[in-house]
Amino acid sequence: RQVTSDASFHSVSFFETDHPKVLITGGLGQLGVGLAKMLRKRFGNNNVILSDIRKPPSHVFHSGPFIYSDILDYKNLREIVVNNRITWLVHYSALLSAVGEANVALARDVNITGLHNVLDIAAEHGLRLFVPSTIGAFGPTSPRNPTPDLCIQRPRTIYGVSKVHAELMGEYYHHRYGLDFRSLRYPGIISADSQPGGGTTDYAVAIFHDAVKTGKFECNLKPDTRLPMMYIDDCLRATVEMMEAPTDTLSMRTYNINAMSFTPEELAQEVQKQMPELEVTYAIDQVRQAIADSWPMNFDDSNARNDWGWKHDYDLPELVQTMLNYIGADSR
Ligand code: AKB
Repeated sequence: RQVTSDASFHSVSFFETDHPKVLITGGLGQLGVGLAKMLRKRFGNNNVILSDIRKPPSHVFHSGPFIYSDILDYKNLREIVVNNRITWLVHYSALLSAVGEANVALARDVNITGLHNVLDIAAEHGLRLFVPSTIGAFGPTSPRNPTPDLCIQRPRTIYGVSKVHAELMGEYYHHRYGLDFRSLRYPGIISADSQPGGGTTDYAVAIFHDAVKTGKFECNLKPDTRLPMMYIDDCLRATVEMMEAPTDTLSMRTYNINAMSFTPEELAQEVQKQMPELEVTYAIDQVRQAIADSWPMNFDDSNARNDWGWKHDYDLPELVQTMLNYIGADSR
């Protein structure tokens, strides 16, 4: 496959409506449904298409357009983009850090080959492309406290390697072909009504569900493991803000974003302020612990704050209150 010349990228803008037409890949993961909801409010229900290779639950299917799309099938993806006149692509398909280590070949296919398909289609059809990166794009030789945007990136997971590759390829396509590539390095994302799958930061979601359901939580990271974290509403708002940021405000194409940093012990103590009966024990998962020990402890997101005005709303106390209200109300 060849990427066509620069001039053709911009020809589609002629036919564009006021609103972007958005496709979200990997839409049934932790973030897709929430992002679709936010974008549909803004741009209209029919202008945001969720896609995945899995069958959607009925509330998702009935809430707006959903389509089957396999990012490893180049022709299928291209057909969807052409037939629906997509102008923005949010590429959420990926295997996360811990599950990637358990299945390196699949992670390489999804996270690297899939990305190549998306990059080529986005470049060919003049799309604005968002690909999330992560704190996992840093490694043991990166400065960890805090970690700035530009520093050594030598991750030791296939997930991290694939995300550094995505950052570099996106930026390369931007400079080489004019692709409007945008990326944010997400910290661990905490959400109530959607589950993460196979990440290192998943404990920070699981604690709330287990606390409400059983009053007990077994944590798979050591009590003093500090990692950057963010509530999902902040993450989705940051994504929309980054996608809408005027080009001239972006001094870079990949930004760190952050809200807070905490350890399992600090999170447990904050939850125990509301639920003093919660019992927390520790059974360390060596794979996840080694990954967490190589990741940033604090994330420097000052460039995002200065360039396009990033500002988080949720710190630890608000996060805990919101999660417990949500999950507690749901379980009643
Ligand atoms: C993971 O833990 O793998 C993800 C991430 C921080 O990118 N949640």
